[in-house]
Amino acid sequence: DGRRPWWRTAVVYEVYLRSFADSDGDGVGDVDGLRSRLPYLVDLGVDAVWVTPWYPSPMADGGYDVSDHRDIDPRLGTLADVDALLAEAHAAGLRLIVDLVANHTSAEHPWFRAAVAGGRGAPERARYFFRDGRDGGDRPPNDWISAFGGPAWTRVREPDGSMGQWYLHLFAPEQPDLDWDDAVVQEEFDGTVRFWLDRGVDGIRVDAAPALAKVPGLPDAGHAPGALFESARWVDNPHWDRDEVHEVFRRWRRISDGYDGDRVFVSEAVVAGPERLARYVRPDELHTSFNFDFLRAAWNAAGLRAAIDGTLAALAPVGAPPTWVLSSHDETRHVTRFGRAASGAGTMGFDAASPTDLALGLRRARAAALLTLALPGGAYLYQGEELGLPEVEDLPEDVLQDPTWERSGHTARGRDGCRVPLPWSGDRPPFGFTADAVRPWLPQPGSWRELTVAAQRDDPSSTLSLYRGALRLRRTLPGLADDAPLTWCDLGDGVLAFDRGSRFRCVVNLSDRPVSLAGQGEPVLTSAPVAADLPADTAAWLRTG
Ligand code: TEU
Repeated sequence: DGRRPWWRTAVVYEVYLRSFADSDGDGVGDVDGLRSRLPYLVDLGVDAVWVTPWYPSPMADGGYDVSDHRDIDPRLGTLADVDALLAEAHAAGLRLIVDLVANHTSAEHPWFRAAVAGGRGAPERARYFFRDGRDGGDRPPNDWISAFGGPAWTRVREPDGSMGQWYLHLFAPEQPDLDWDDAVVQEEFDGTVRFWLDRGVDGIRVDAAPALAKVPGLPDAGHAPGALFESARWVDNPHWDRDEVHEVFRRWRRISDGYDGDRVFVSEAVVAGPERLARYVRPDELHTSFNFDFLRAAWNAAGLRAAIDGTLAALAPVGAPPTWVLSSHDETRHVTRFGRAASGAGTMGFDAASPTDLALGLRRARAAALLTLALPGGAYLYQGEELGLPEVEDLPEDVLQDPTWERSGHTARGRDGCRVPLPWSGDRPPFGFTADAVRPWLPQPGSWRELTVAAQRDDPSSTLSLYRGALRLRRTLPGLADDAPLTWCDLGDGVLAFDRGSRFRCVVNLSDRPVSLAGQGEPVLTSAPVAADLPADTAAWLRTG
């Protein structure tokens, strides 16, 4: 179907820029590093790249604290570098998606600086949530907690030196929330959306989409003082996933519809289930969304099947394509998650330590890759999953940078363990990520010598070869290439098996016994060696016609 927009079936590769590739030897990945590695992404076979925020930022939250939405942080490159990146990516057939952080700015953003410096009544305070405290001002205006732990309010010192008003931050104190009822805020982001679309990007990821509208009056949410994020039933909060957020998306959609070339908005929305998610991708709103239900499902056939069916059923009526995600820069890497005795979801690094079998986790991760890439619609890969990288769980405490670590009172290690710079080549750190003798911003484990791109490239049994093979077949195999609908087959408990059209079948064995493949078709790709039976924790793609 020549008129199917590219994003309906795209495999999008998430680049966490400061950990991808460093071109200038400062130990931090950058735009030119990414540009130099575009051939790797073309060879891997992905359709698009989503780059995490590259804007000027004090880096209190890895760049999700933006002080200028229309420029590039000098440590990461320049706008000219981005233009060159875009041109080369497009010439190579890759699309590019940028990240829009609209829920908050950096505390160093000129608006917020003016809001603080101007004192009570400064017009810039109306663009944020400045409020007087309770009990004569000493207690925060309400009981909300931040996603990283601790209160969601911080008090400012007024120009006369007195302690004054409080401002709201659902994330770190360095990330004051914007008030989306404010017309200046709305117009500023209209301009920012246009700025990046004019520059030629193919899409925009909407960070923290459900956060954009706050409940009028900012009432208490029932959070215990000092409560941790995990206990806060985040998706049920009165300040999350409100009807009013959708007005913002409709506004942006009207803008993007005025551009040619199938631009896409991708929503990052952790909400209470697929029906709520479907509201973000209605025809006049955002185009697609990350699928956190799938990401949060444990290694369990019934749970994964429920996430898949729930997603398909909820999205079909609105006409949006499903997407499938296993990892991101916010989640414990899935090799580690799937290797845990209590194999469940990990979020924001709050997972309790539990015994981990990384060999088992890798085996399951490889099977999960074939599952993910055989499902209808699109998929998101997180850099390094194609190498089978595990979470780095033993980073020394003094290198941890994620605000979660401090804000949780050192009870959660945070998300640095999934953000360790990629190993490209060589037999010791920095593994080609940066110049030899330069220390990457987070240390890489020596054991990654076996997981480098160079070590895996020519090994047909490597995880990199598995991903490359799957992505090639996805473009050519009938059923996958034409995005045929999914039909389940019953191969017994603990087995996920489905057809795509009449010529392709995917079988994933999540049980603890082998499953016979007799009469199922001809295996074209398997996540581990397979004979007549499909072993436990293994997946196979089969040609059936
Ligand atoms: O994440 C925000 C977000 O919505 C989720 O983290 C959500 O709060 C949580 O998973 C609920 O279970 C984005 C970025 O991906 C993250 O890196 C930033 O720290 C955050 O926004 C703030 O900008």
